[in-house]
Amino acid sequence: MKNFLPVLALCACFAAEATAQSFAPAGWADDLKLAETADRNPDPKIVEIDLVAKLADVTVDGKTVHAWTYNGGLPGPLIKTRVGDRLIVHFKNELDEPTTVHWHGVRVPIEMDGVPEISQPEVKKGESFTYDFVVRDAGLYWYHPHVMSAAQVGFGLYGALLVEDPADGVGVDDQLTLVLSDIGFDAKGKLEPGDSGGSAGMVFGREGDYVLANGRRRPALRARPGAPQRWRIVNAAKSRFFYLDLDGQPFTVIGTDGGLQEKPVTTDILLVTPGERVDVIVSPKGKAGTPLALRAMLYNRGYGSVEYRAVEDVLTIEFTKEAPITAKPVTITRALEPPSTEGATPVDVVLTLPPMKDNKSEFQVNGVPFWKAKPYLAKLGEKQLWIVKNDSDWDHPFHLHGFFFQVIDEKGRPVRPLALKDTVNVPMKTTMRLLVTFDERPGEWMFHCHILDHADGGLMGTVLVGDVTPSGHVHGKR
Ligand SMILES: [Cu+2]
Repeated sequence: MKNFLPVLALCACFAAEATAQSFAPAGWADDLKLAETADRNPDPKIVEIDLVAKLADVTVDGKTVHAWTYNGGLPGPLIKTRVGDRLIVHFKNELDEPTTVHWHGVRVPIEMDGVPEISQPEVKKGESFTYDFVVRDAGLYWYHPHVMSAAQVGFGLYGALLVEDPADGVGVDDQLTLVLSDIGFDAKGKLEPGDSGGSAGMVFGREGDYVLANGRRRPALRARPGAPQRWRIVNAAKSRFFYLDLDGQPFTVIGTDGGLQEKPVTTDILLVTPGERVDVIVSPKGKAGTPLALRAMLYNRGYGSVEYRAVEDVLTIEFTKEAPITAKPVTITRALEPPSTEGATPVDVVLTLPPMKDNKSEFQVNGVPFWKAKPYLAKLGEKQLWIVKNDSDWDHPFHLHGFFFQVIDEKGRPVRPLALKDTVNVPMKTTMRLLVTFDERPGEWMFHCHILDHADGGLMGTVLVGDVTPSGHVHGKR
């Protein structure tokens, strides 16, 4: 099988830091520990695990919540692999409702993409399905259902998939995977229904009242002042944007959805929209006895929506009494060849929200909601420039299944630093240009807004890559 590389030629040339060293105190991240899966395959190149979707009582902020879970925990277990490994997941559905597992960002074959009626049958109550694919690209990915997505993700079905490259040369030993999300439930621990607020709830995008980091409310990390930590963050919330602030202290972004980026960028506020991942180095400074909060700040993603929200503490950092460390500047780089739009087929994608009709709202792509849409078309190996124009008054984190793209500016130049993305926020009333090369994997691939309420509200579509028959996806909710 020919192995087209995505978008451009990649070169795994990393400027390695000489040595890694742990500075964190023992048990520094115990409060944020994610469950892991037991690998039952002795082959070092194969990770073979069991994953069960089931109802389970979990504890959130001291309250018992009747959640939908993978393997009984919130979030689901962290699946750890190395780049190039084969991942085999024996999935069983013990929920009363049908579900699937979608591997967000992973370049899987279409049969493993987890979209019912398009790439696989729904996994009904009591049924099983085996996911089996090679993880080609290092980075942080995540998994979640693609059936009634907003409801099922909101109820607790999500987890992280970490694809490590032991030779990435980042050189920071103290590492943490952070799954950010939220959940809504009542005083009895009953989940907030997926359709709360009706059509307006869909348009606003439903957010749970409890902001979670690795399933916990305001967990605590411990750190030696100034010591570097590597955080790999995924926003697994169905609608909430995480606009992160560490009391103005810098985040050094070294990577995003598809692994490391061209070079580090330092920012003192970090936007992570639903579905996106970031790989950052932080070196929090502070004193013992004065914890530092990682806060989710207000972000207007539409309709002045900040008015209905509050600043939230995501986690706190408690400092040891040790002498502060001065962290070395982060120099990690990745050689990515700047992509060219030459020869790319332009594709218009216009996102709108027409006025309500019969008391109902629906989002549209090129004038139609998902259930009336015809697939886009692409040839194997074809390069396309998707011009995504957001004509609505809401931001939309735009996600393409199965392929990375690169963001291009209005003059046709790649946005620097170069980075491989599968989800990018298209702010209200703006246009983003996304350059994608469809590789050798044929299939009908989804694209949609990752505010999952918006996706369910019509903001989805598919692209037929290669000579394949469309599914005739007229059945609604994914
Ligand atoms: Cu949206």
